[in-house]
Amino acid sequence: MNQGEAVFDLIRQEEKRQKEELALIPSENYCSSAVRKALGSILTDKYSEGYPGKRYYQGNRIIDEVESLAINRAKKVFGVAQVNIQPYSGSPANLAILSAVCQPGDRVLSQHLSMGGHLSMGQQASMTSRFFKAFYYGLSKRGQIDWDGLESQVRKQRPKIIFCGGTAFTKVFDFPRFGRLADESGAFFVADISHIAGLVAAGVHPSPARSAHLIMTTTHKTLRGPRGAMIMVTAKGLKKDPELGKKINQAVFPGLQGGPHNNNIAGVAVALNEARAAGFKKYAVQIVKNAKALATSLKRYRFKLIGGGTKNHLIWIDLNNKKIDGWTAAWALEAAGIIANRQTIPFDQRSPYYPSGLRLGTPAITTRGMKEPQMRLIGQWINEGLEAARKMNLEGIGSPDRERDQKARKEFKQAVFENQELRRIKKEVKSLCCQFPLP
Ligand code: DSN
Repeated sequence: MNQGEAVFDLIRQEEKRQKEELALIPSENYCSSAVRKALGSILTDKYSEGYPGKRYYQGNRIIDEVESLAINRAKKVFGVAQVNIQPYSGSPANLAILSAVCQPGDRVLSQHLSMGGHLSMGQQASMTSRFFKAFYYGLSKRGQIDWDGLESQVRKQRPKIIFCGGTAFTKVFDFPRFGRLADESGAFFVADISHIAGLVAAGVHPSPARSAHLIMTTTHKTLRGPRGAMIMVTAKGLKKDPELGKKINQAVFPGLQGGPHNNNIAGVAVALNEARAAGFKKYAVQIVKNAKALATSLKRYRFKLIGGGTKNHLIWIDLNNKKIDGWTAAWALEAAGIIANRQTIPFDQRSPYYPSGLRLGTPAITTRGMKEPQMRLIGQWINEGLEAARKMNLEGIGSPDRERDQKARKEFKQAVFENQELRRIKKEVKSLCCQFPLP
């Protein structure tokens, strides 16, 4: 093949894969063709360190307008006082927040990684834990925030920041309670709404704008924009510290980043406009309806759901009663054309790489137009797929003898794509997907 074509050939292959498979990863979505047009635009070529009206390079008259448009739209959608739209993604945005609010060594409190928290909020494997002293709270067995644990950590550690949010949570966040706790202890309350931003924008999940001092969100999950993130400063945040907006801006640039990705910012501006349109609310309502329908379907097949079900876009499965681990289940589902992701569960006895759970979400399949009848079918396929996997040779998987475990996993991964039952499901998945085109 012509080397110049190699990348485009791979893009075509990935497009085909996306068309024919079910994307059930809760943090994934399909942005609109208008967003993709902005992303692929000539704006990518411009350097513009600084902020609108105060740049370090010439030629930014139009870029200033693009960035201001994105900021103003974000302010309206989320009801906040100030917005920094430049963070490259969620992890650098959380680092910017930490460096704006804290000094090295300051204490912060966040949801533990193994209980659905996110690396970037001080978890041990993250660089953030080298500079800040992180403490954690967890979830109860029912999937709710462990408020007793959280409150006792706040009293004991007096953290500078209380974070809420992460990668797995199936309930409605009680933002006012987080806010009160922060107020009582003098902490900043930072709400990371990356997963639920689209639901918040549509009014399907309560907004943290009146409770939090800072809100961080990525832009590519339920919000359905391009990859990126924004940091929002609320009126409450400015009341606590009138310099907070300035500190955030300085932390992003020049503190951590160089030139903003202007094509991304333009894509975010387009997505924010789409989020204000009437159809977006319908979309967000359907995400939750679909997640509930999928949860109901799974429960019919005796899947154990953390929290007993879902109140948002995300379903969190404890696979222990199914006698299969998250790694094995996720590969079996991939062979069936169902893309899910493995996930630790609260009080997991297994490791994060080979955890006991699976995480599913409905944002992407809802964008394709799928509704409750399709959710029932997907639940059935997931059950059939895992039944088929359990009938395969799983001996050695999970063995304490690492060599034996790795050999068994390697053999499983080779065999799983040849399994006839999984191939049958994959064919049916493809035929369903063809009826629901990508945007
Ligand atoms: N990778 C994202 C998620 O799946 O939740 C968070 O960074």
